[in-house]
Amino acid sequence: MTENQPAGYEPPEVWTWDQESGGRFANINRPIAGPTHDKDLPVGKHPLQLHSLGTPNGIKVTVMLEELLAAGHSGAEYDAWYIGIGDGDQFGSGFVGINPNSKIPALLDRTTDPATRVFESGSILLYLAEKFGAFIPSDHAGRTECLNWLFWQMGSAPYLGGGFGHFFAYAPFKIQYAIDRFAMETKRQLDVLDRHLADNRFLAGTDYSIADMAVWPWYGAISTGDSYANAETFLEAASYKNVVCWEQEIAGRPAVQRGDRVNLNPSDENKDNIRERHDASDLD
Ligand SMILES: N[C@@H](CCC(=O)N[C@@H](CS)C(=O)NCC(=O)O)C(=O)O
Repeated sequence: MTENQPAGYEPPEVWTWDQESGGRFANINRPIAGPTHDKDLPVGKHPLQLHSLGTPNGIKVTVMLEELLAAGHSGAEYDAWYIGIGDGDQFGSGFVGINPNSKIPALLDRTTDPATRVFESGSILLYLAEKFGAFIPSDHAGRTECLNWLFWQMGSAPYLGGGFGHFFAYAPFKIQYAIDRFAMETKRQLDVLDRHLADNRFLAGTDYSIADMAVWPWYGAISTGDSYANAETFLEAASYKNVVCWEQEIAGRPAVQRGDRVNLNPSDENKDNIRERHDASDLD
């Protein structure tokens, strides 16, 4: 196996940022935090201001907001502003003010005084579930199981996205060691889900919850092949039959279909995508 590894690199004693790492996203990767430029965030008319992009982490939140609206929670009306991470919008001073980690999604709730900033997609889902008393079980045991899977997703998806996806799809050359390591872990995670979903309709049990909203955009998309070209074949995703059934049931929800189109540029494949959402009618 070692013959498939790039040869000749010896780490120096102290790492320095003196060369492009290559691969997709090389232009936005930096070893330092903080803003790179001054830019205030726009403010719309709704109580909730979302600054995001329609990636798996962003979709979690727009799906939750659309689910809340579909369930009759009119206080969940929101403006969704587009953050172009490839253009470095996440490093603007206004965005860093609501998320010092410079990653989408980030939410500002203007119904509180002072306004509440919420960052990390799992924290945003939990905040909204608690604010509206929805999509989280109210009993302690059920709530705990829901949070088990929510936190499972937050800890696991970096191995899928930052590990498997990065080295399978984005790295400038294929490294067998890295692809083997993260393909193995991703398949193990799919098996964890598959076994659990054999006995449970949804992750927290009988009811659809924020745990499903967090896991679906990552592990559902792997099973449909929407994440990384040919990954579904490489990982034999169709063999995780309970994951496939669960993915399809969630994909059929109208609110999921609406949330899945937000903060994305319209494309040839998805003409119905909307770059920003400022009114329910934008999605109709
Ligand atoms: N743990 C974070 C991860 C967020 C994240 O990685 N966001 C990516 C897009 S999916 C991002 O903003 N990347 C821009 C960057 O790394 O500069 C969450 O769940 O909110």
